[in-house]
Amino acid sequence: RDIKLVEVRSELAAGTRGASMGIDALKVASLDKKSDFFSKFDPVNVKDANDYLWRGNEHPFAKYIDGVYEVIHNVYTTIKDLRERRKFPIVLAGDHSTAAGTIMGIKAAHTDRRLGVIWIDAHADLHSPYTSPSGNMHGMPLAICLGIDNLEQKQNEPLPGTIAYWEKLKNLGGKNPKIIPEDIVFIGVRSTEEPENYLIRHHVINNISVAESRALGIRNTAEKALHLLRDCDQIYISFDVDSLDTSISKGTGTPVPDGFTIKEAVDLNEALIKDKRVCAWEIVEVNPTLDTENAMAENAFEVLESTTISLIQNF
Ligand code: DIR
Ligand code: MN
Ligand code: MN
Ligand code: MN
Repeated sequence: RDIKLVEVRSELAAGTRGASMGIDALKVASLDKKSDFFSKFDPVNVKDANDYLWRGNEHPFAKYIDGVYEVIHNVYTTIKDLRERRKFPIVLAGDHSTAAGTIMGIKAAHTDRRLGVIWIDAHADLHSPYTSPSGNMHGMPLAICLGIDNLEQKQNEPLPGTIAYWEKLKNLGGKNPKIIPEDIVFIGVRSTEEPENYLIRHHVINNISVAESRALGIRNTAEKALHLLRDCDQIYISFDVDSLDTSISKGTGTPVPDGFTIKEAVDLNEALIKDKRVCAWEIVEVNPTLDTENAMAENAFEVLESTTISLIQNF
């Protein structure tokens, strides 16, 4: 495959500052590990909108949605272009909101292809401005692409200006929705709020828990996830590093206990990416300001490097 590394220094949609430095922390990790990984690729840089942080937030239930919209738009056009040129994007991003742009780009390049999503994360990222407990938009990318407001579970009263941006966001990148709930497979999701639980129940969204993965074994977990997406023509894998256990994920904004080990994450991603329908892979939410000795980035780099090697070896 013709891999293209995509760098997105997204920051606005996380609740803690520092995720935009995650990519550079991965590069430091690769140098410290004496890996030549980054010398092999000529990355594309997607323009961020991190200067919005100094203007202040005007959207309490969807913080910096004006800036987040810009970044998602930039990711969408970049990924669409790469997919049209048959490139395999490996996306390194800060906060997870930009996954919405990745999905939009993949879909827009091949509107006729059914797109499945494997979402490896402690969180379901299914909130809308109407339900978000935090207003942090890294908890919303899947709702954007599903076109789901979840008004049945409404908790918040977003401002008219916020709603206008939210509507624009759902309609970005062509027809809404980009994906349907049955074409999502969660792996390791274990920290959700009631509005998200409602959607997971109502739409019967698959979640392979950490415990189930261990019971099945990682190989079978990968097989199960891919089998659940058997009707999809193309698959996108999004790896949020908070899917990992807190013992190795202090350096991410929202660590959650009882997650995967590094070996499990490596084996899982290596196995998943061998499916020929996989057309993009993404790693997000490394925040080097939150831990010491660059530990999170070193662990995340292991997953990035081994997954990329597995992809290259397969073709
Ligand atoms: C929580 C945390 N569900 C929220 N979400 C995170 O604020 O929406 N997503 N951390 O990645
Ligand atoms: Mn996430
Ligand atoms: Mn998460
Ligand atoms: Mn969430």
